[in-house]
Amino acid sequence: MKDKKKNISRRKFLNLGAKGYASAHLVQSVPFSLFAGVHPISSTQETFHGVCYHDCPDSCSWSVSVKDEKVLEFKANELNPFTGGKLCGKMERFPEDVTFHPNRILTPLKRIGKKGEGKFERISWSQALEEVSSKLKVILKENGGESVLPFGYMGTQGLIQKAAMSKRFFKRIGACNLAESICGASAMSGVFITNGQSIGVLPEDIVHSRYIILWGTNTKHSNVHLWPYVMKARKQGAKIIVVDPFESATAKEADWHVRPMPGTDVALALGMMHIIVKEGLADVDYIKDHTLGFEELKEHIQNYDSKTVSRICDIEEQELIKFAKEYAMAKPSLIRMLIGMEHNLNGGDAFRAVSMLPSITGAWRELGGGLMHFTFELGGKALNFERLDFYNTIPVENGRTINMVELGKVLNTENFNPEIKALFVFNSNPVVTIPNQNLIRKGMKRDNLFTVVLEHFITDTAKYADYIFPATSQLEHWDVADSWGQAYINLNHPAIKPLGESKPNSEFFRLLAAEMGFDDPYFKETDLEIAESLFDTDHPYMKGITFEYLRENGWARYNLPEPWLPHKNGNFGTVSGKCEFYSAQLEKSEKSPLPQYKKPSYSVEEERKYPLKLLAIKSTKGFHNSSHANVKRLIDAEGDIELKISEYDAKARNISNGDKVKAFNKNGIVILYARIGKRTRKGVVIIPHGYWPSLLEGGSSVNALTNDWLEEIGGGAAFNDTRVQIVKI
Ligand SMILES: Nc1nc2c(c(=O)[nH]1)N[C@H]1C(S)=C(S)[C@@H](COP(=O)(O)OP(=O)(O)OC[C@H]3O[C@@H](n4cnc5c(=O)[nH]c(N)nc54)[C@H](O)[C@@H]3O)O[C@H]1N2
Ligand SMILES: Nc1nc2c(c(=O)[nH]1)N[C@H]1C(S)=C(S)[C@@H](COP(=O)(O)OP(=O)(O)OC[C@H]3O[C@@H](n4cnc5c(=O)[nH]c(N)nc54)[C@H](O)[C@@H]3O)O[C@H]1N2
Ligand code: SF4
Ligand SMILES: [Mo]
Repeated sequence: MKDKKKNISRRKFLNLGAKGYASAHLVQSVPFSLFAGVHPISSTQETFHGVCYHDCPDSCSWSVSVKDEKVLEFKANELNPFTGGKLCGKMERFPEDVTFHPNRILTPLKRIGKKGEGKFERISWSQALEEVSSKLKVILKENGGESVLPFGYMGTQGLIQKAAMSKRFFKRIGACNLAESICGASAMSGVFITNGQSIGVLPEDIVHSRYIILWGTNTKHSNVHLWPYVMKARKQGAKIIVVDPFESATAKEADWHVRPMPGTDVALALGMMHIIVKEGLADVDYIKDHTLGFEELKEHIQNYDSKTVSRICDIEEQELIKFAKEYAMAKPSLIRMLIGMEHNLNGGDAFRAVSMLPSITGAWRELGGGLMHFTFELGGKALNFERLDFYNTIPVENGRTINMVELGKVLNTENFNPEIKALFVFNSNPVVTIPNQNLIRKGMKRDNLFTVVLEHFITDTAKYADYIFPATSQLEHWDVADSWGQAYINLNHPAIKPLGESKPNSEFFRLLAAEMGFDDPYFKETDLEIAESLFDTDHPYMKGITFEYLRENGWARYNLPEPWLPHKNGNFGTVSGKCEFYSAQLEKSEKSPLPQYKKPSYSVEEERKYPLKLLAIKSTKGFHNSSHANVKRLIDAEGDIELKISEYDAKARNISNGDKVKAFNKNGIVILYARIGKRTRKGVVIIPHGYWPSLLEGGSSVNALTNDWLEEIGGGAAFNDTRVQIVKI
């Protein structure tokens, strides 16, 4: 049995980021010389099974019927009980919106205009590879591997196309490591410090719950296939509470919407503990048997009495008391979190503190009680991750690690030693998705930076490339996808041949390795071989689930013990085996051993000039981060880009509904239209993330405003600790 997780120390796990899994699947990718001979070209109608590639907790199974390389039907695989209903709105027309979109890049391109201008000419694969490898050889010789930055993220979360081959390639040349901390790193670190693991209650078991707190997660948009289970629980008597400063689509449907100020959840959770303990509602036996550091915590929460917390969170004291008592008394009670509240300086501590609540109340004792978070550890244990990227067997020293959140700084810091000379971007659109957009654009304009982008479209990032290579879409390549939000594994079978001259990411790195003269055997593996090898495991979760089974059926649920009660009897993944209220590990690294609320420190001048707090969230329905934000039908459905602002703040600025306004701070300017209403609180404005800057008036999107500050426990992006001013224009 190959249990990769067992080989990862907890410390290392915490350093990994990207919801762990991209990493827990500790990316050993495999090279392949591809689908040649693998893709069946048939003139009879055939149906292939596949899986959505998006960085989404749902990982929907789909089926594609094709004939003569034409897609006749594309739909959810109805047999999968979790995702079978339908695909979400943004994906239901995926073949037209992405694979066959007229703007898709189908040949390699070489820049002929200025960086950022978007002018390219066609070039052959062989010439482009030759030119890229020659340049890379010079850079490696003159500046060393650490001058090369691979910037690949979760544009596809399929294990093979995400990083199987690229990891091998960049390890081989000793390039920088990328800390993939833009999403989930702070959330995961917080939960891990408390519970030693992220996996808790399984999604289907939410139906057993009678008190469901959707804490900083917009289930109706971001986790759509969980929503029917939430509704079923409600039918069976569950009360649904949403904790979110914004009135999200999910909050609109809640029985109770608790609206703390952004970034104050850690205080809210500690305040709840204070009330629960004071009122004698804590489960003393559970605390005694399965937790560590309760005495220290008990003293600490004296600082979080209901008056203080009510002031920090700006919610009524009586509301706070009612919430804490109801939560403690309801059985079974469940807290669902994903990512939402991690994007601020208190994010890691918020996840730590909220994760403690089920141990304070003993909620873990019952089915449907506890905490529901990521599920990536299931795949991390079940699949043979050793085989994915050969990472640990490539005998080259790792380069330095660069936090992806700091891309702007990294590209612009003088005397950054060695300076980044080559940037490879794939599965990501950092100009849109990483904070401090203008600094990133400035860095990407540098004449002495060599940039290669693998993409489907000429995105706002690809515009800065020296070379763009055309990537295949999920209909055209093999992949295997586990999930961070449910308990299924899927195989993605290619349904059509790659369009034009497009090639999978893995093939690009295989070919570049060959061009560089690398003849290591791990660059010779095909995608199909990599896919098959992931199933070379005898882990009990995989009983009966083979590559052949998935080729026939597409999906399978891991064979998990039932009932799934991970912490009924403790069994936490921490070193102590207990839920750790007090973290000796953090104390050692000179961080607070108990979670605490810290007020972000802005200068007096900054507070005066930029009085409003910005929430830069993914509130659009049709975009997936920046993906699909170039698709006309989805842009039209979203309408104009809107600033959500309270009546109070609009009136103070003489702003009326629909007015064109400018949001600005020291980082940049965004132009958009005001929508006044009750969906946001006084003092907080909301600008949606995802829009391509080049498609907006003014040429900037919300990350032109956001700060690139790092949350301190997991190194995630504190996007929402950003202040702005708004004026009518
Ligand atoms: N439609 C759609 N679905 C998606 C995505 C997408 O772009 N579009 N992206 C996918 C990805 S990459 C991810 S990571 C997941 C994320 O899924 P979720 O974790 O659900 O994350 P978000 O939508 O970022 O945020 C959820 C809510 O958190 C709230 N929030 C923000 N700050 C705070 C805070 O300080 N405290 C509290 N309590 N709430 C806060 C926001 O107002 C928002 O309504 O969604 C995935 N699904
Ligand atoms: N302000 C603000 N910023 C945010 C967030 C927020 O809530 N607010 N959310 C953050 C979060 S949670 C996340 S996860 C990040 C996501 O940030 P990114 O990882 O940059 O995600 P996308 O914007 O979806 O860009 C993915 C790109 O990968 C490309 N792609 C898809 N499949 C393939 C493939 O097979 N090969 C190649 N080569 N390319 C492919 C797509 O065309 C797309 O351009 O954004 C973060 N940024
Ligand atoms: S984006 Fe998420 S919900 Fe939509 S089809 Fe893909 S996996 Fe399913
Ligand atoms: Mo994300």
